Amino acid sequence: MTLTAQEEIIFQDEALIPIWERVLSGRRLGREDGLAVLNSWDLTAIGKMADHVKRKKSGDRVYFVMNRQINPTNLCVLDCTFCDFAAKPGDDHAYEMSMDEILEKLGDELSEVHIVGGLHPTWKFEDYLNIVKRIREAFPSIQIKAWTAVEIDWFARIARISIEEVLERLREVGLQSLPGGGAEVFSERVHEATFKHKMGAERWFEVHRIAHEMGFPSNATLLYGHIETYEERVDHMLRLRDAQDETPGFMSFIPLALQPGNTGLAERQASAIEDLRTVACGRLLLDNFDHIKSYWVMLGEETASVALNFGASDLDGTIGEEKIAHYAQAKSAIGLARDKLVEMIREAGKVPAERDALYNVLRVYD
Ligand code: V47
Repeated sequence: MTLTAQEEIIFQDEALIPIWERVLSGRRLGREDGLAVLNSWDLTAIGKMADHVKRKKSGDRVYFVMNRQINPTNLCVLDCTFCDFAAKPGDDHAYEMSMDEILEKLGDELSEVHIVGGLHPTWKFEDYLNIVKRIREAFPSIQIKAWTAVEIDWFARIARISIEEVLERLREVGLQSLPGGGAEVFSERVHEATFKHKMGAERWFEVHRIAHEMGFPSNATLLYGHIETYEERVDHMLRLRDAQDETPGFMSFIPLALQPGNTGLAERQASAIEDLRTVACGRLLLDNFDHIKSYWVMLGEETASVALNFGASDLDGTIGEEKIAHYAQAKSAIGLARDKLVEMIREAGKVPAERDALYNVLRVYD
């Protein structure tokens, strides 16, 4: 194969060469390719390959959104090992936000509100519905991305209705898309060891499939950097790729680096090298996902910025107050200003594009 100057990469790790050949000829990568990327120390080559694929999808642009994350309560009936955020009634850090507190956090400058919380032991489905309804009434221009598949499944159980009915009722009050949380790692071994009381992979996929069929776009996450193996990471990505082939609707893939906090699952957070390989692996394997998100809250601002040259095309957003990672002692800032996100993207040599929750472009900073 004759390569143009643009396509030439000097490989230190020869195991990557067949992957590059497959990328250039437009062939789909497989499990072994994903593993070769995660096992490789040839970061320069990995970055160039992933950036090439990213450029084919979104050119020089990197997206961000003016958003706010709302975590209405951390009271949760579950006991997932990786979660320092959840609380039981009576715990010092347990909280419930009032509707006024929720609405105070929002403003018309925002394009997206991302809502996710705990499975509250006594709240009814109507309480969760009401949060969406009141936000929609107070801020009609903010798009609402709310409740993970885990919460949607919980609503169906407490209200004794189907997933379809839950989503229809949420749509009536203003829901527009679903976040990608709750996927964790699809491996049954990891499920059993770290979140066995929470829904497993089958149900997570079922909720997203139904949501996509009903016209709700969604995201998909992977929680890595704990007890999962590289094989389990790659298999997770491949299952997402299959699901996207069958029922398209995923907008972005978001690798979430575990914040070890007091979880006891890892001594320290995954290294920057590990983060970059995982982002790049996602970009290379998930050929049917438009975006890979570099979630600065968990990666830290520096690594998140570097990841923009390793296949990531989205920084998420301004966020405001984030609790899930920060209860687990994340070192990242509490929120970032629009100017800071623009600067991070420009510093990575990319063109900032402000978007809404559904990836409609609102402004390009070129
Ligand atoms: O599902 C919990 C994870 C997720 C920890 O869709 C932890 O745009 C790291 O899903 N360390 C919630 N992660 C966050 C989430 C998300 C974030 C950003 C954007 C989007 C989107 C979705 O956070 C949970 C769980 O996988 N999580 N505890 C922890 N200690």
